[in-house]
Amino acid sequence: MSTGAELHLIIANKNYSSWSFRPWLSMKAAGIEFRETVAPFDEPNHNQHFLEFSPSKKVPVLQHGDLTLWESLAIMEYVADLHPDCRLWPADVAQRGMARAVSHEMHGGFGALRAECPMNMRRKIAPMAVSEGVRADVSRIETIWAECLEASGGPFLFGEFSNADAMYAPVVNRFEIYELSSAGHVEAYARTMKSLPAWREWAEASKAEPWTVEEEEV
Ligand SMILES: N[C@@H](CCC(=O)N[C@@H](CS)C(=O)NCC(=O)O)C(=O)O
Repeated sequence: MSTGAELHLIIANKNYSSWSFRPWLSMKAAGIEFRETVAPFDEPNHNQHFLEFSPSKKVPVLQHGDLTLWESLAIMEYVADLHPDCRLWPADVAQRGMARAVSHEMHGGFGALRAECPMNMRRKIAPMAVSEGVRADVSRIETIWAECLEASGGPFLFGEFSNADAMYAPVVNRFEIYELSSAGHVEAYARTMKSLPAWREWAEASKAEPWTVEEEEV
């Protein structure tokens, strides 16, 4: 039985780990208390040390009492279930369905954007030549954000901050650092996301990290 036990989130480098950023931001923005451990990437050894705590050898991992959970979206669903008062999904059932649809599209999709344009909180803003695949991903995400923001009235995708925003947080960084979109609604949404105290805390911590992962510096 995990109820009452401490939530412990294990993540990798804040500068690079986009999947870690999502549940971390979700919990921080909602004011949910948790302990965090940063397990830095060790690419030369294929991150073998992740196996010490992660069944999938990937981060993030959430430990809660004797329960171990992996997969960012499963972690976010679990925490939302533990804290229904935090409204990590929209209250309205149709909106909740939409928020899950766009979150799952992010979780399973946008492979070109994820592969070619890694999240990098410290990267100097500079454009990069990208493939047609990335252009298509950017265009689809611009449409998702436009439709959600128009339907909700903003400033977050479903009005108030939700897990859908946490799922797209690393994309906000990618759009900015590689100058992938100049759409007005994208810039406004990025300003909203980056003004979250939780975003600023993550960004500051990433700057203080001593590690560089060459493969991620594109
Ligand atoms: N589908 C997983 C993806 C997790 C993932 O790929 N995490 C990366 C870090 S951002 C990782 O652990 N990579 C280490 C490895 O594959 O060895 C999730 O949503 O949590």
